Amino acid sequence: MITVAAEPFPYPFPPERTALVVIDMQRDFIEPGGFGETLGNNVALLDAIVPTTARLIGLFREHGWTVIHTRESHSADLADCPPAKRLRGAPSLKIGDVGPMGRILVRGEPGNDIIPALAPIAGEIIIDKPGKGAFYATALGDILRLKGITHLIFAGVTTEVCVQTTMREANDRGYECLLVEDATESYFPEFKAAAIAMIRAQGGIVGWTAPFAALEAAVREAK
Ligand code: TIU
Repeated sequence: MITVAAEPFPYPFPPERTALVVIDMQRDFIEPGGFGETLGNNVALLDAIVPTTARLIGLFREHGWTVIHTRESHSADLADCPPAKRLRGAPSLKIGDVGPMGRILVRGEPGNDIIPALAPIAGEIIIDKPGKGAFYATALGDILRLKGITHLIFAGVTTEVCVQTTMREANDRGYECLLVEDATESYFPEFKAAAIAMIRAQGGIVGWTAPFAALEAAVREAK
């Protein structure tokens, strides 16, 4: 067991039964011209976590621990995109429309790729998910069960939407979850802060949170 100095109390995890889940670090959310910007967001805010997220992925790769990447995406025919999701609000481009990085939030389009700085390598798992949560309508639960995973460490965007939704889905399924505070970001700094506070309130009602430095120090000390 490795124990991280976390909130609301120390987080012990068995690395061989732990997966890092990097949520939706895609061009569609982080670069101009993608889904995030069509919703009216300032996407520049999200870039700040890329170096820390790269170090977090690097730490898992260095030890040969499980790394999972997710992508929010829809099939080209949009059969898995509820009209309610496509039509709600007044996006400048709707899901499936052609933007500067190809069709918005459609699988296989350039904008739907994970950003080059965090690109998956051979052997890492990629989950394409039509919803905000990574368990809904995906094989993630089966994959984790087959690998004997009990603990999940989370990073990615956005904190209060896809990251928090997935962490809540995981918590309800019995996983012990830690969110890495400086490897997650929101278009709304106040929502990030609130999501982190919610997750660890009430004795860790959804899970734990800790900065990357605390996780890294715990891993180094355990050697
Ligand atoms: N809009 C927003 O904050 N997020 C999403 O639509 N998806 C994810 O969080 N990945």
